[in-house]
Amino acid sequence: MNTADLIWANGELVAWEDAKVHVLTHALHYGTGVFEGIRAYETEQGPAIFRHREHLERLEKSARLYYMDVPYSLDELREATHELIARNGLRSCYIRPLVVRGYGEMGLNPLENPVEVYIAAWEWGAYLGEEGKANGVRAKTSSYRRISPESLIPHSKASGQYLNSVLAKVEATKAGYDEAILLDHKGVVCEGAGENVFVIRDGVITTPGHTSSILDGINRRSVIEIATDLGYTVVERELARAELPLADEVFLTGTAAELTPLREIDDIPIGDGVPGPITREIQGMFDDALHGRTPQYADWLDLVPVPSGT
Ligand code: PPE
Repeated sequence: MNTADLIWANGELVAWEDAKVHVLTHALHYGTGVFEGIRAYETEQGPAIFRHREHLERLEKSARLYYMDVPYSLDELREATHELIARNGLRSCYIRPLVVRGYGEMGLNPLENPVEVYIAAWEWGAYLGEEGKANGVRAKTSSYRRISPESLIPHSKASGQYLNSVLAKVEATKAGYDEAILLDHKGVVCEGAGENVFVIRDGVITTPGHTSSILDGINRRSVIEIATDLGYTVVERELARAELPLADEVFLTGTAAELTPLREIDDIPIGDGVPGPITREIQGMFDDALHGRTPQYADWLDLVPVPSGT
């Protein structure tokens, strides 16, 4: 992976290679951490973080659902991230805030363990490949079901919960696909291993709603707003598995993946097997929003103040 010079660790900037934790860190054993994935893009006014506040708010919510109080305010985390990007001299990057139960007691009750906060940032290219973003990716319906609220908390972006995504991703890639699509315990479509999913049929855009076991993606929300502004009808409802292969177009959204078209599901081409016109239109508008080229969505960007003299 690409590295950077510095990492923010519990209030201090430390060298990348010195950002270490104890082997008895609670989260290493039991997955008791929550995280975010955020991107900053190069704009004419410098690096700008896409929907920074929404990501930090979700981080706090994810933590709250696992009984953790983040020991820094949202503004403190925001400024820490600004400093981290500026001091690393990054023009565009992926940002990974991580809140974990640290070293203290062993055993399943983490409530006495310290809550530690780390923020890393590095350059990260297209998650499903540049070629995938341009021409679409191939997905496999996972044999693993998406975690359900009966056992975990789909709406929390919690570290341990990602074992579900890891299994689905490994299964799909070993079978030669780019990504996995997970159904829930009832057999309805939830999302990709690390992306939300949208289906287009007869000009109507459909995506699973909040009561499906999805992560409430920030790019999902952004794309719903963009599509609605473009005049499309966006419906949030349960999606049957067969609606993916029968769709005219399907695309995935996520911070890492941005907007990536799906061109095949379970070896069945979607539509003409190439990204469709509505996907292309929304992808173009979304890309403009990410890079600060759309005044209409300018307030989605949090500009990183560049220290004077640099
Ligand atoms: N669902 C899941 C399970 C998920 O992990 C993500 C983000 C999304 C939906 C989309 O959420 P949002 O980024 O807010 O639009 N996945 C993150 C982690 C990827 C990784 O491999 O790590 C990401 O895209 O940053």
